[in-house]
Formats: sequence, C-alpha cells, structure tokens
Amino acid sequence: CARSSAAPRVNYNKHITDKLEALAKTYENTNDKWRAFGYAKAISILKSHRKEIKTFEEAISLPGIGKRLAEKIWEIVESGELRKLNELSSSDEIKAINLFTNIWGVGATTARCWVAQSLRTLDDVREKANLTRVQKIGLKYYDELLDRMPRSEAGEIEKVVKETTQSIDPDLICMACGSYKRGKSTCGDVDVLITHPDGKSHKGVFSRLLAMLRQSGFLTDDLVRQEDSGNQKKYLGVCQLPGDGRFHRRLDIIVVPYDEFACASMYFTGSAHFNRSMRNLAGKMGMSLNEHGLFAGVIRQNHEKITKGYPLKTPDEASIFKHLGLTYRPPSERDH
Ligand code: DCP
Ligand code: MG
Ligand code: MN
Repeated sequence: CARSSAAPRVNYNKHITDKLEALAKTYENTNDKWRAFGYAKAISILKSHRKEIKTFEEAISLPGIGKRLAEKIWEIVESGELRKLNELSSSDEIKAINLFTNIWGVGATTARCWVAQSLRTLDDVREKANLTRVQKIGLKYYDELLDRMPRSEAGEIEKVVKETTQSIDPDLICMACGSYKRGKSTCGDVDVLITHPDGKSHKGVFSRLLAMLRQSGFLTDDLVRQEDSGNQKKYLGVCQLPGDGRFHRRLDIIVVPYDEFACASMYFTGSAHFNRSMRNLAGKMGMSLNEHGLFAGVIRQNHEKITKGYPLKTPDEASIFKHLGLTYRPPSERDH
C-alpha cells in the first residue's frame, strides 16, 4: 500500500501468498470473480504483514481474513501444501483453462468457451478454435512470450528503441519503465516511455519510430495500437534482437506530451498494485490520479466522479508524492 516511510519491502509470507495467488488465478479463470477478489485482498494484506505468520491465531487476527482463509493459511504453514489448489489443478478442464489463458490475447471467457467445446491442448486450439489475429500471434510465440527475460536483455531492447528514437531527434527522452525501472532481475516485457521536453516535438514520433523499428526487422508483430486515449499513444507488439537464438519479446511503447510525463512515468513504472494504492489514496483525499495527471477538487457521489477537478502541477514524480502527503519512494520500493 502507499506508505509514508521509504523502508524497503520484504514479503515474509511468500510461501503462503504464492499458493493463494495460484488459487486466486484459478478462481479468476473459472469466473469465480468474487472469490478471486476476496483472495486478492487477503494476499495484499499478507504481503504487507511485517513478519512471517506462524500460528492460526496470527492469521485470523489479520483484518479482512476470516476463518476459512485463516484455515487455508494455517494449512500452508503446517504442511507446505494447499489441498484445494492441488485438487483444482488436477482437473483437466482447469488445466486447459490455465493453459489457454496463458496465450497472449486470450481471456478467461474465451478459454472457458474453448474448454466447453472440448478443446484441451494447444494443438486442439490451433486446429479447431476461431482465433483472432492477435491470438494467432500469441499462440505462435506461446513459450517465448511466457518466458521472463533477464534484466540485461531488457536493457538491450531499451537501447535499440532509444537509439532509434534519438536518431529522429536527439532531445527525445526515451526510457524503460515497468519492472525494469523497479530494478527486477527478470522482466515480462519492456515498457518504453517517450516524450520531448519542449512539449511539442513528441508529435509524429510514434508513427515514425514504429515504421523504423519495423523496417529494421526489430518489430516482428503488432498486437495493439491505441491512439485514442487523450494525447497519449500506446503500442503493444513483439520484437526480437538481432543474432542467433534470440527469443521474441513483448514490447510496449507509449509516447506522451511532456506535461503528462511525470504521471505517465509513475503509472508505467508501477507496480500495478502500487498504482492501485496511490489511486485509492488520491481518491480518499478528494483527488484523482491516472496516467495523464493528478487532479484536485474532484467530487464523487457513490464512487462516481461528478466533477473532473483541475490538474495539479506535476513537473516530476516527487511532486506527485508531495501532493499526496507522502515521502518519495524510489521505483525499487514500489513493488507493493
Ligand atoms: N499497469 C497498471 N495496471 C495494469 C497493468 C499495468 O497500473 N492492470 C501499469 C503498472 C505496471 C506497468 O503498467 O508496472 C507496466 O505493466 P506490465 O504489465 O508490463 O507490468 P510490469 O512491467 O510491472 O511487470 P512485467 O515484468 O511482468 O512486465
Ligand atoms: Mg513490463
Ligand atoms: Mn507492459
């Protein structure tokens, strides 16, 4: 959650949260949204608990954790196993749903639909399912896209994008955000953010950059191109570094106007969990935070905004923390 101290975070209960996360994911995939939601809340509480849980009493005394969840926690503490998870993951249907939702572009609804049509393997899907253009790409690179790349490779990808970007205009700012900026040792994809300090020369860069990266063979497949969210342009695709034995990797590129740079870089740096708690905090303070800006004087009725408020000046990330009354936290301390 959003804290005012800047102490690094350790998850003392990873052995528990790993199992509960797997169970939550299964519930989400099987459309048990409420159950998944209950688990997500418990997992976040466990992750911010300052010590390892060793007794049932400790588990049940945590806020938002009832008897049944405490029993599951206790079972993991005591036996290292979670029977419910083992049981669910031995079902062929559930195995297939989990297999299918790991295809990029396939959600739980589609996966369930295929399972209902008796599809069980990736070959079944390849031969019998009605695939979208994007799902075909997801299937083509199934293993490669599931693999997390070493941090050094994310750095190489950032370098290619940066050099190409700055060949258009050397003053363009271009940097990898996401898990890379948080200092993780592996990255699921590379999230590159681009802007220009003069506030206008970012315009036109998006299309030119993509064309150049495609031309050089670096971009191999396009997944999604979003040009509709205000002044930000977002690209999701697949790239491959030159040389033998290189995997295809997911690459996201966002180009933003300079006055949205701080909020965009904070959003894109994440983590998703950190973003959620920052947004919640802003909401409680009558503000609203998203990748475009931080707005004050927001009036809500039943959680619905009735006035948009006015944008606050956010020249850098530190100013966002300051507006929210928080001590600055560097990216490496934004995992939860
Ligand atoms: N993001 C978010 N909410 C989402 C998805 C993303 O706030 N539902 C933000 C926070 C993420 C950032 O976008 O850190 C980049 O998204 P990624 O999915 O690329 O996540 P990470 O880079 O954090 O992790 P990974 O290494 O898996 O890519
Ligand atoms: Mg990422
Ligand atoms: Mn991403």
